[in-house]
Amino acid sequence: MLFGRTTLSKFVIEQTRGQHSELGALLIDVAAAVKSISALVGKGALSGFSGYAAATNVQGEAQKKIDVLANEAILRHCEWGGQLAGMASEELEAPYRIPDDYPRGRYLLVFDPLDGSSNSDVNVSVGSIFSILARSTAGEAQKADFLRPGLEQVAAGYAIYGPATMLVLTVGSGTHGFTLDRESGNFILTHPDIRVPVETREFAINTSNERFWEPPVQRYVAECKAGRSGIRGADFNMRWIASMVAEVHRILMRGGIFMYPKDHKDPAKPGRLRLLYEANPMAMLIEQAGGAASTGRGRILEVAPEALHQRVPVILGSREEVERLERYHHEYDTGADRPFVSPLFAERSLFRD
Ligand code: AFP
Repeated sequence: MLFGRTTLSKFVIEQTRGQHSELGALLIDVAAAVKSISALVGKGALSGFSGYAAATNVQGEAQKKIDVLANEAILRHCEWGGQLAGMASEELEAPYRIPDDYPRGRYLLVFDPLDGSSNSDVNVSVGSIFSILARSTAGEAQKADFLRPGLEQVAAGYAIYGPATMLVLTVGSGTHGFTLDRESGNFILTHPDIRVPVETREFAINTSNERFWEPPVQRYVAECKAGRSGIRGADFNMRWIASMVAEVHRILMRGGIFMYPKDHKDPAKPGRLRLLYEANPMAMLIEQAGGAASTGRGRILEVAPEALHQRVPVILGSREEVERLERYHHEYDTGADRPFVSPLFAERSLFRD
């Protein structure tokens, strides 16, 4: 069936008709930017943009040339439409001001233009992540307008540039996946109402950081690795792609738990991932698909942001496993996970050899 398929445009117009109709137009502009980035990423070394740019980004991390181009693609495709009061990007220290040539609207677009870009030169899937907030009035956005809990997002999504390019998004009524049909240039609804399996036996974490994790995370991962010989009584599988978009996409497709927890590797950073344009949009997508997204000690979507590029611990995926790891954090914080040793009895124990 060629013409009866639901395109992204049809879907978002139907989903946002009425109060949020401008949101539909903004999502269509984001999709246009994603198509440009897909074409660029898909060229690989033929694009002529492999390797690093001269600069480092606001995170102090080496900036890839393709990071800069992806950032430009989203700014140029989205700044002119009249839906936006401002934008914020992982690649820009301060919020992006909509040029005076263009009308302003009441939406805020916050994004990581190319997540996982350290993988781009080794041909591993990368992606773009975006979050959309709304102000009550149109006009120029101030920094405070961006510092809102993830619960206030009106839409969120990501593009994954893999063997196929997909756009996965939510406007608050479920999480839905669209696949780019390169012949027609349309995104086609291929994964309506995605659901994350409640149970899983697959975990994703960068185990090279194990010595820096907090004890509850060390406890959880040790139990997964012990498999059927340990208290979990079942073997687990492990994955680590180092592209959050690819990890989250796998979890939406087949379940799993993704962890980039708080660690003491760099005390200045409570985790690696950024709240506004990585954790919050992914948390909305996962929760809309029936999964859970936590810092280990509370819902990510309830974290009150204090800074544009703030980092946060991320534990998300199949609800049963996320809730288990939250329980381990609580037991650790309350001391319930440590064996009770009474100094009194230890000195007077009848059984001490
Ligand atoms: P880059 O965009 O710098 O490649 O970082 C990707 C990322 O933010 C996230 O997508 C990965 O899950 C995580 O970092 C990988 O971090 P490690 O390289 O420390 O495993």
